Order: sequence, then C-alpha cells, then structure tokens
Amino acid sequence: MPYRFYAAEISYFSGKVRPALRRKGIFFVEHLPTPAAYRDVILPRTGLGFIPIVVTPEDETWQDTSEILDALERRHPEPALVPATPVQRVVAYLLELYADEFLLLPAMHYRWSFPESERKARADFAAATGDPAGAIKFADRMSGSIAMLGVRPESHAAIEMHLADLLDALSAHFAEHAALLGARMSLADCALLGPFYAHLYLDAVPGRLLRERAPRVCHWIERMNHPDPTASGDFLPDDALADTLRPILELIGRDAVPLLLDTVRDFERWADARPPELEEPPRAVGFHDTGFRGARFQRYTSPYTLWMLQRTLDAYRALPDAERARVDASLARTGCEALLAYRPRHRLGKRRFKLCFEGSGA
Ligand SMILES: N[C@@H](CCC(=O)N[C@@H](CS)C(=O)NCC(=O)O)C(=O)O
Repeated sequence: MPYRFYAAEISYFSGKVRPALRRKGIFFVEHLPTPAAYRDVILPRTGLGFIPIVVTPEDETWQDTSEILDALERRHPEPALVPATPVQRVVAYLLELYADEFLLLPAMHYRWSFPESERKARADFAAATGDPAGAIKFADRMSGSIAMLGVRPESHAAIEMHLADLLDALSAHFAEHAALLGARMSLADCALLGPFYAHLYLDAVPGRLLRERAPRVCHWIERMNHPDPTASGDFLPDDALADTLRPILELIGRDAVPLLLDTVRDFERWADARPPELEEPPRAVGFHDTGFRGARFQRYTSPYTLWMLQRTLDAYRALPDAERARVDASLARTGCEALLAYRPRHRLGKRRFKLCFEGSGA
C-alpha cells in the first residue's frame, strides 16, 4: 500500500515534504486537495484545513510538515536527512525554522503583491482543486492575510533586499556545493524548497527573477525536487559548515533572528498573562512591532513560531557541553547565536494536531 500525500504543486509546505519522500524512495501517491479530499479526508482526520497531510499505509494520519519529516526519518532512516553531528544538525533545524517562518514573507510578497503573480496563482489554485469558486475564496483569504504576516508597503523594499541577498549568497554556495550542508540533501534543503519551489520558482514574477539572477539556485531546486536516487554524496566531513554557508547564516542572523525573537517574546508576554485554564492558544494572539533593514511594521503574533523555535533549541540543548561549545563557535558572530541563547518561559506541545501549553519552557 502506498503512503497517500494530500498536497499541491503550488503549496509551500507540500514543497517541503515531497523532496524527502522522493529522496527516501518511498512508495507514495499524491492526491490533489479537492473539495472531496478536504471533506472526506483532511478535515475529518485532522480537524484542520491545512495541507499537506500524509495518510500512512497503516491508516495513520500525519499533519504538520515538521512532524511528517520526523516520522519519515524514523521509519525510513536511510538516507538520513537530519545530520547526526551537532553543528550540522543544529544548523539544519535553524534553516528549517528560517524557511518555515521567515521566508513566508518573500514567498507571500512575490505571490500576492504583483498582479501578474496573483493572476497565475489564482489560476493554479483553480486547476489544483477543480473548484473555481472555492479557489477564489481561498485566494482572497491568502491575499488578504499578507498584511497580518508583515507584508505591507512599509516592508516591501526590505523583503526584496533580503531575497536578493539570499539569492546571491545561495548562488555562491551552490557554485561549490550540491546542497546546503555538502553534497547530500538534508532537512534544510527540504525546508527551503517549500518557499523556493512552490512559490518563488513557480510564481510568475519571482520565477523570472530566479531564472535571471540565480540560475544556480534554479538548478539546486531541480536537483532537490527530483533527487538522483543513486546519489552517493555526503554531508561535509568533520561536521564542517561550508565557508559559503556563513554569509547565509549572517543574513539570517541580521534580518530573520530579530524578527522571529520579536514574535516569540510577544507571544510569551501574552502567555504570561493568559487565563490559567486556557490549554490551547489561538492561532494568533494579537500584533507586535518588528522590522528589519530599517523597515518597521506590525505583524500578528503566532504561537507556532515558538513551537518551531523549540525544535532548534531542543536539538541544541540536548547536546553535551563540549558539542554545544562547537555549535557556539561555528555560529559565533553570525547573529544566530541570539536565537540559541533564548530561553523560553513557556513550552508548547501538540494535541490532536493543535498547539497546547505544556508547562514552563525552562
Ligand atoms: N505548519 C504547517 C503549515 C501548513 C500550511 O500552512 N499549509 C498551507 C498550504 S502551504 C495551508 O493549507 N493553508 C491553509 C490556511 O492557512 O488556511 C505545516 O508545516 O504543515
């Protein structure tokens, strides 16, 4: 029996899981997110309207790409996507956090702020669901949500500068390495492929930008999305990070880390004062001020950012002191060390696919 993967080509988070399924050589069938799929499978199984989901051959349901990738890694350990060594492992989770939580800004900006991109995305939604009326509603909701995410006229220039710098840094990296952590696909490549494949490569306006400014990034997208099943490359030896990865980590440290910490701090302030009987935080708990590259703007405060940060912190804190010191040395002065130094006061878990409080973070 195959795994069933409910997903869409132009869906950010579907783009994160598909390369892992392919790289691991897993027998799966992809199902489109039609109204019937939502009604009969996705909603009854998860209580949520999110894709992707995975239904296993044993009829289990997996939702949330981070948990899906963890589960795939446990069941199909080879080839491993999460490095076993401390520096590469923590960096893989850090890049996942950045891809899932920060790259949403350029991905949503380039899809919804440009009429040409928006027209194509709307047509793509209708084609992927077979439901033109539902696609219009979904597209209206997505395009209407970008301001909450922080994609506003005040932030457009900063977002575009960030993506241009990222494309240049990735181009330099992929001139020397096939993947982010060496010659082998990792969790980090999968996570970046969400925004890079499903949005920036497939959407009209950023697709042109990528092909003109960053052809090597396009080649990496193709390589990761259609992995060579006989590929034998490995992560860099001795738990090393490529010299060309450092400018990427510095870019993350400079722009993304302060924004993500602003979100988490605001959520923790809200959580400090929440009613004690409240077990599940809502999807958003108000707005906070943040910014980067001189832009200041408001964004909604998503509890989910803390849950994602916990993944990186858990990987980091599980290390023995000597290995943690090696991570510290590798990330020193990138700006990313501020993230690793953060100590949450609250801890979130999952219950029936929903976030819930799990006590203190310490
Ligand atoms: N954290 C979730 C996010 C999933 C997600 O946001 N999926 C999008 C499509 S890429 C979706 O279904 N959105 C529907 C909505 O926001 O209502 C994951 O990693 O799976």
